[in-house]
Amino acid sequence: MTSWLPQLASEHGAALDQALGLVHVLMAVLFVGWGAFFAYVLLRFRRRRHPAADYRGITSHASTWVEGAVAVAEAFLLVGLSMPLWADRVERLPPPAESTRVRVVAEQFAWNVHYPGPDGVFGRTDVKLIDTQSNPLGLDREDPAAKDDVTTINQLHLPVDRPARLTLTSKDVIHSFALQEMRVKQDVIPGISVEVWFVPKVTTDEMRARLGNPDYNYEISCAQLCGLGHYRMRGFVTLHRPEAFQAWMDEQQAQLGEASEESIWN
Ligand SMILES: [Cu+2]
Repeated sequence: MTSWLPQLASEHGAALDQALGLVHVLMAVLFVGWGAFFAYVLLRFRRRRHPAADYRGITSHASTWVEGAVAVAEAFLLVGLSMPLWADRVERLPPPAESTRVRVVAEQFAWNVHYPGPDGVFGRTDVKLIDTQSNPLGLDREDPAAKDDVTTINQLHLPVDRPARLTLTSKDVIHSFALQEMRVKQDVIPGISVEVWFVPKVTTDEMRARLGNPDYNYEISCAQLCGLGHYRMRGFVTLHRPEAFQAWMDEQQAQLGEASEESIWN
C-alpha cells in the first residue's frame, strides 16, 4: 500500500508509514461514503417525488451511529497511533553518549554541519567570527573543545544502527530540514534549537544496490520556501557502516591536523 512513498531507511519510519496508510484508508472510506450518501439524498428527496417539504425530516438514527463510528476511528488514529509516535520523537531522546551528535545550522541557502569531534564537545561559536566563505559557523578554533570539531557544508555523514541526534537551528529565516527516506521533517527556526533524532538503518551503498542505481544519494531538502535560492538548498546524506563512518571521521581529523600545521608555517 505504501509503495508510492520514498524509500524507507530509518527505524521509526515503518510505524509512521503505517499510520499514514491508515489515515488514507479512513479518508477513502469517508470520501466514498459521503459521496454515495450525497447521491442517494439527491435522488431520494428529489422535487418530483416530494413537491411539498416534509417538516418532520429523517426519523432514523442511523446517521448518528455512523458519525459516532467516524469519531471513534478518528480518535483511535489520533490518540492510539499518532500521539505515541510523536511522544517517541520528542520525549524519548536517546542519551547523548549513545548517539551520533551533530549540529545543523541552516542559512540561505545551505546546510552547515558541525560535529563535536572525538572529545564529544561542541566548540564555542560566536556570531562575530562568522565569515561566509571561511567560517560559516563562526567556530572559535582557539577554544580547546573546538580544535577537533569537524565542519562541512551540505554533507551529513552518519553511521547506521546508532541513534543520530541532531540539533537544528537557523542563522536567518525559517527553513525546514527534510530527510525523506528517514521520514524526518522539522522546521528550523532562527533563535531556537530543536532536537530531532532517528536511527538510520540502510547504508548508502545498500540503498544503491537495492535500487540498482549507483548514483543514488540520500538528500537533505529544505521543505520551506525560504527565499529566491530555496531550490538549490540541497544537501547530501551518506550513511556508513560504523567502521566506515569512523574512517571518514579519522580522515577529517587528519585533514584538520594538516590545516593547523599549515597555519603555523604561514
Ligand atoms: Cu531553506
